[in-house]
Amino acid sequence: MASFNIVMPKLGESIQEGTITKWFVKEGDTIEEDDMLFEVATDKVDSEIPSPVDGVITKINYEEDSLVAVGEVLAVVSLDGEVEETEPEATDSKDETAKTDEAPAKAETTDASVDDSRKLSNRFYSPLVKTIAKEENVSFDELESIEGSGVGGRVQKKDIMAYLESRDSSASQPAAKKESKPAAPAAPAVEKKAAPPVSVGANDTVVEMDRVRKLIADHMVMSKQVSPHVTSVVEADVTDLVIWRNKNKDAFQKKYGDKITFMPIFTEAVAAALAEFPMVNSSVNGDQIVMKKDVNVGIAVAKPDGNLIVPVIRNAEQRNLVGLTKELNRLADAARNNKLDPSEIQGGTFTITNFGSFGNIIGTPIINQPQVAILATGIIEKKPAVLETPSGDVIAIRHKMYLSLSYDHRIIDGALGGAFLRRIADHLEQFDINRAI
Ligand code: CO6
Repeated sequence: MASFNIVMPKLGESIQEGTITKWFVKEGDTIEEDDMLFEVATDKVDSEIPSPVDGVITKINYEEDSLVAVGEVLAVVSLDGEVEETEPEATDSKDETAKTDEAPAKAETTDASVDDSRKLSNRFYSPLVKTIAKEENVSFDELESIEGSGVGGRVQKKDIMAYLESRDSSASQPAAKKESKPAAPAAPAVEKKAAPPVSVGANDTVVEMDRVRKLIADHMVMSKQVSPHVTSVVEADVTDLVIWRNKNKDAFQKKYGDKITFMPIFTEAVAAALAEFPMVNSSVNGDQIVMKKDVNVGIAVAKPDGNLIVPVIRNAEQRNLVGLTKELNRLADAARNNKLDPSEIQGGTFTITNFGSFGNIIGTPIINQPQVAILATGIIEKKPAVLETPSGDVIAIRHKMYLSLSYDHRIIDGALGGAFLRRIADHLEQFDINRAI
């Protein structure tokens, strides 16, 4: 029987696993190429995965809600329609490359001891578990002793993380082992502190958080734990850009087919300031600062389900206002309709969150790790302002807004953060009211 292995796809550069949230097919189903097979969720994005082949599903190895490493065999498709009676363990299918058209992705670990252990052991360890074991100096014997909660007793990420937590808190652990630990992984696990107990009364309603909400919650806690946040605020007089936008928005839409709001103008000012202040366009990696060459600006988009996602405008500093407007509208639309590609939410080097559309004026946003700063834009409002003129001070009605910048105080001091923020405000204030569209 010619068969084809459906493997967990690689959903992005840094993604090593995904959760199968829904199967659209079951064993015995006949499928055609491009039929949707399953929905997979990662901590970045949800995707629906189509079939690359025609055939009959003969085996599904993982149930819904299973967390599966990239490259693992999720299902087997018979290409000639024959259904063979098989009783493979989930773990064995990975080695059945001889009779399949496509081999699952190879584990990329270089840890010889753990790799060798696989031959000696009846257990299979995913690439992710092996990488963690290697980074944390988990010996073969230790790994073998971990009780797995996955299919067929497979050790999952949560099992090894729980083991590490108990091992690290054990006083019997020799100190030397801890010192030899490599630098912290890029996405540190969030240590959940015990929260005070909550009493639930008869009139209260309890709502379960959905998966994305839990991920957002974890990311927020992690960000606050990783970097000490400070927030600076400036006020900007954006009268000229408001007059320009109001005057040109209809003509802009007619000419380019896209509506222009204030967001692309904010993004243009931010990208220019980031190019001038490269330290703000960086990440912290242990004791090193990684200055990013590209200016990739993430935009926080509120989704209809109440969650938030941050698609990224790549190389924002190289785009003109038309390009920024089109990309922003495209990404915001894709975000609201769950159509973002995983690559479109990766690689951001700075984030903007616009709460002005909710009528908010000032806020203290949380940094989108591993970035080091985030800008919040408040509502643009008409205000009385004192203007200095050659004939003396006058009070005039001006369009004003507050800009709030939260930044990582490990590497950005108030002087740098404040100067960077002021530069964004200067770019907005100096917007050319006669700019051609
Ligand atoms: N001032 C005045 N008017 C505004 C502003 C501000 N800051 N922002 C938007 N608007 C106007 C905008 O120009 C539109 O007006 P018209 O063009 O005249 O129709 C209108 O409000 C609606 O704009 P829209 O939101 O549709 O489009 P925009 O391009 O401005 O924003 C977006 C795109 C994707 C950012 C937005 O749709 C969105 O999702 N915003 C929510 C972002 C969010 O939830 N962030 C988290 C906030 S919580 O950060 C936070 C600190 C903590 C509390």
